Amino acid sequence: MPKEFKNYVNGQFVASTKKIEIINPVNGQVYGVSHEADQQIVDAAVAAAKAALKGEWGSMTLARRRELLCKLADRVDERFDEFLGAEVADTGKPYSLARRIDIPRGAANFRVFADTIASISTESFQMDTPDEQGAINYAIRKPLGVIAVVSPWNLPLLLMTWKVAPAMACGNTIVVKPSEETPATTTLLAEVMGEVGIPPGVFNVVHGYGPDSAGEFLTRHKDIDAITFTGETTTGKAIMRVAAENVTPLSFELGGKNPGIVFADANFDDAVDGIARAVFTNTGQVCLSTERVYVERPIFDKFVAAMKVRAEDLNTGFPEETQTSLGPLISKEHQQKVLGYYDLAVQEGAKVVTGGGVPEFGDERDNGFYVQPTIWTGLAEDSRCVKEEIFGPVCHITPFDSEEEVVDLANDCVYGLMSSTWTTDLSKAHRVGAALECGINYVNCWFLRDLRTPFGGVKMSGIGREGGVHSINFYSELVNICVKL
Ligand code: NAD
Ligand code: 6OD
Repeated sequence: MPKEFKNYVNGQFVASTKKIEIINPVNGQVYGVSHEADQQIVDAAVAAAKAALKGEWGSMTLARRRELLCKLADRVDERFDEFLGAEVADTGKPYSLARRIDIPRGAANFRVFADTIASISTESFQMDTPDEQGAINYAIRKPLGVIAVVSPWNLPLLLMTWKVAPAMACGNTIVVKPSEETPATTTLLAEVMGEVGIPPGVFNVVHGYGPDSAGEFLTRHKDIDAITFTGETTTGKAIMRVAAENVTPLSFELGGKNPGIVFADANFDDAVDGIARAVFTNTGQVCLSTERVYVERPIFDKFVAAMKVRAEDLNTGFPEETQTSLGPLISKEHQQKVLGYYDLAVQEGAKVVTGGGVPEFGDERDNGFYVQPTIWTGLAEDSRCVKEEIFGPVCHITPFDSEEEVVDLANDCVYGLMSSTWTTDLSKAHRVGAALECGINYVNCWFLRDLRTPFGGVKMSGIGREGGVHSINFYSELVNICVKL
């Protein structure tokens, strides 16, 4: 019996006639179905969310709302193993990774934003008036209304709750459209919402694809007050066009082609370790993944050799095996896309240091969506494999000779989400960090996330910032009250 993932509307699970097969990326087998929301189901979800703004949720005290957010976090923790199993079933990622990052972060998002909303102030100005009596201006914070959350498949629970938690903290109601590839943890979270007593209509889920399906029906809806989206830049452009119709506010976290820069004075082992994690974690399917590595010439050969060893040491086991460090890609389609780049790199003149193909297992994984971890050198900087986001376990390594040169190389890109710089020269680290055109610049680390800090990209990697107070600012409307004295 396949698992079923239904829509969640006004506190009830809702079936539909159209089904989407959900595939286990480890073996390519269908293990579940989601119920694709049609226009009526999306309309009902948005109507329920709109109505809930006026009900118990709308008049709830901040203290009670915060209490509910903490209960959500506690309940995710209590059902940790179910969330873990659900995330691994959809994505094929190693249990060890989801146990360390995806599920704990999913719970933490609710706690962090329950705290953030309690500690935030608004501005106030006293002003002079012609009658010299003066006036006081102060801002109040109101919810925006109904928020559409459109989320991707790479870190499904983490990236969805990263938006849902602050939106709820601000008193909004929500309709989530998770990726069609990964409906499981969002559906499980809907159960948890009911269990802890979130009023019906506050959190709704619609399943389906993007264009001409639930994603488009939702983002086009006239009663949506804001859209928060994480996914590909091309999808962001499509959503932006649709959102223009209703002038709907947007927050976008989009694609990237993130550089990692290693200076010759770096702690060599730390740099290899950090760059290898940045390239291969989650099979390269993290927005912060590094696909362009720049290494100062004196240590270039040694660095490439060390990265080859790291790639070849990765263990492509089953998700439940403790030594597994590399999972499959999310889908057959994505596997074909990544393999297309593996072929293209050779045509473009790459030297394949390691990988470049599909591993052979002799078991059910041969029907899964695995690719070999891959390293290239020798490509021109303007080749497609160095310019385009691949979103797989692959990087190209280029030598450089000076700080100025590497900053120019790193910035010569349409994207600007993240960079990492590896050096023991702190002045250089500060200079390079400030010169790079990215929203997040790591120095001697990677994917260290303090959830209070601004997160987002420049150029085609996004619009706006989320995280801490920045999320609260997006998910709330500041209204100025001017009182004449
Ligand atoms: P995607 O853009 O294909 O899909 C994301 C979501 O958008 C899915 O739920 C999808 O169904 C929906 N969607 C697709 N077309 C739509 C449309 N026309 N209207 C409304 N909704 C639509 O992205 P993906 O393949 O799920 O995720 C991988 C991409 O996400 C990569 O490009 C990666 O860089 C990016 N990403 C960025 C960040 C970040 O923080 N910047 C984080 C994670 C992933
Ligand atoms: O850690 C986070 O909060 C975060 N937003 C991570 C994003 C990862 C992108 O795939």
